Amino acid sequence: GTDGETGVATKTRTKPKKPSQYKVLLLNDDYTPMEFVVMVLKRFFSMDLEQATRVMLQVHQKGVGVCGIYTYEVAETKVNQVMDFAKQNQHPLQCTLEKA
Ligand code: TYC
Repeated sequence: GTDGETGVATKTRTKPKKPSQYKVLLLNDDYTPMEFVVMVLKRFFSMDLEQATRVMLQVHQKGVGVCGIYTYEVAETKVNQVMDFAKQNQHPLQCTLEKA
C-alpha cells in the first residue's frame, strides 16, 4: 500500500506463506544391506514392508529415491535420525534433503 500523503510504498498486507516443503532423499551405495534400508524406511518414515521394499529397490536401481516430503524442521530431523542410525550400525547410507 501507499503511506498516506507521503507516497512512500510500504509492504502491508503481505500474504501469509505456506511453509516450504522439503524432500528427504535416500542415496544408493554398494554396502548398506537392503534389509537395513527397509528397516530405516519402516522406522523413520512409517512405511509398511511393501512400501519400504518398493522405495528401497527404486533407490538401489536408480541411485536416489524420495522417502517423504516435510517442512524443513521435520525433514532435517529425519535426515539426522537416519544418519545417526546408519552410523551406529556402521553402514555408509546417505540421506539428504532438497527443496520440493
Ligand atoms: N545397493 C545396496 C546393496 O546392494 C542396497 C541399498 C539400497 C543401499 C538403497 C542403499 O539407499 C540404499 N546392498
